[in-house]
Amino acid sequence: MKNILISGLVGILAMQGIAEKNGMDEMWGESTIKLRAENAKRGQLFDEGNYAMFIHWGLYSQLGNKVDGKTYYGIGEWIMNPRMAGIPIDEYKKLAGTFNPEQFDAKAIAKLAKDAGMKYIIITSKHHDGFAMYDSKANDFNITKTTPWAKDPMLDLAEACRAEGLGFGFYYSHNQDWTFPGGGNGPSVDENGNPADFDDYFKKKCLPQVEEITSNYGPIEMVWFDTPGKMPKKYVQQLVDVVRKNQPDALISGRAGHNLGDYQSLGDMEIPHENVEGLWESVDTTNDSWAYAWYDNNWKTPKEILKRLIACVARGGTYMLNIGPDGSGAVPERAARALEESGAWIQRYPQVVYNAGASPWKHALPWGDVTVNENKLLLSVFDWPASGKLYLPGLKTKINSAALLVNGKPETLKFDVSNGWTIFELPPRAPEKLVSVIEVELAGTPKADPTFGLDPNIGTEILVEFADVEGAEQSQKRWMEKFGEWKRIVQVHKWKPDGKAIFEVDVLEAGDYCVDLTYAGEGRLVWGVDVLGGEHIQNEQNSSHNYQEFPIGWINFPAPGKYEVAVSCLSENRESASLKGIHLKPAR
Ligand code: JFZ
Repeated sequence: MKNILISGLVGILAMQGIAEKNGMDEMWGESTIKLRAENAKRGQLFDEGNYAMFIHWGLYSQLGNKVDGKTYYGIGEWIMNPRMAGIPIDEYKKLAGTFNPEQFDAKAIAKLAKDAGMKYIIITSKHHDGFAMYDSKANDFNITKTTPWAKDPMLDLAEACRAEGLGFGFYYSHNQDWTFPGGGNGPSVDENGNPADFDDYFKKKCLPQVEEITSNYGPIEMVWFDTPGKMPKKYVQQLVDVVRKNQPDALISGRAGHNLGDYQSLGDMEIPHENVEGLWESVDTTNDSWAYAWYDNNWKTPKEILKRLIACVARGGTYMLNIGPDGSGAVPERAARALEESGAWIQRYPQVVYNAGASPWKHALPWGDVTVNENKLLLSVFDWPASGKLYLPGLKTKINSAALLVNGKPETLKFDVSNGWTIFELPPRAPEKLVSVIEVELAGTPKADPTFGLDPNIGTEILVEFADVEGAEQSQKRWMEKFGEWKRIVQVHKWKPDGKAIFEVDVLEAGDYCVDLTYAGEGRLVWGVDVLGGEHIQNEQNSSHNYQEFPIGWINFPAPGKYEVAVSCLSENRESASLKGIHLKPAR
């Protein structure tokens, strides 16, 4: 990530990082040990560590999405909201009376994060429900005043993080407060029926609580503000000032609002497909909900976790992955195991993640992804080729040597260069069960042509966000899968009769390729696909409101080289047609 820093301050920090690294031996293990909270400069764990633990934990965790015997599907921390169970404030507050998380083990959670390869932990100090999960003097609706447990788990967790060499920080819902009069989406009158406005909430609760979380838990890594909504700038500025005063080394999340944060927070559960410049973060969760939900066993496997983490680093960002302990304080077993297993992989290949920067291809490759560390390319191979050949298109920098890492030891790989493609010879079996890694040492700064190469083994899928569009509209489409579970794609829609989405491809092996299109729509649709200056094919296929892949036919690329492929929606219900991507596979 250090090669794309925009902020001057963090740029200087990154340079210090390089200076430190030059002074020590080549051991990656050493460099990981160096990246510890007590030595870290402002933003260093974020910028170089690239991986953090997020924790959503609160009164809502006790319900686990079941209220009066009924299960509500969606993000658990929103359970009291009218769009979920709609629990009245007085009823919700009663949950504190039974909150007794005897299983909460701060040391075990810090150890889990450490074993997972994460560099710091961010936990909900107060979510939208307004309940403080720490000992708040500013407001009594908190864990020490109202629960039988009556302890402050944040003191233990802050301490446990420090003992593990991890950073620690708080999520704080600064705008939304659903239980305090005047809070965002909260009651508009106080207990006596007098009107309350945002200013009341801000002065009486929000500002003093942010003062508390930035004063009482030692040095913290970050304050993760969220959902600023229409909160006026003057309030956000006051919070930022408090964080700066009390925690000059803490980062402030992009969701503070009004661009007053230190970095960009992308949409939830979103990993960008194309490199993003600057400092940014993706937040994601080990299953579907942030907070514990009893039914939610849709866990990401260790391999999926690694794919998403590596994709984030390869796009130039940092990844924060959430767990939702239940009402007893226990971390769901399957989440913990998946984190440990992916973490054990990261301990074997720390150079893929820590201090690693973005891929010069600017997008994922068909078989995996690429991160950069100093003069090395790290090829993370998610799908091991059965052909014994791995194809890397468009590398512009000379290779000094290439090695496959087998049990931590580099084994030299043979490779050939043809038409600008590098072709590595691989053993038939992947050395790693999860993700195998090839280290490619380059003679200079990594440069690559980002044109999508058609992989001779498995072909290549290209999303429309990489297409040039004429006579149609390219726009983002966003929807909720379950409540609060945001999904987004880029689509090409509103097709005019001559509308086209044009994809540039680089062909190594001439011949026929099967064309599949992924789209949504109504009824049957007729699609045309053209190799510009070459063959035209067209076909009719069905459609559905969900995006699905449909085969269109075979198309020929007569010789190796670059081509433009144009997709158009020719007839039937063109208004409904929404194209997501094209998939070109060798017809063998
Ligand atoms: C927010 C919260 O409302 C939610 O409960 C959770 O804490 C999550 C991490 O953050 O939800 C959001 C905020 C921003 C987007 C989506 C959900 N977004 O920008 O797409």
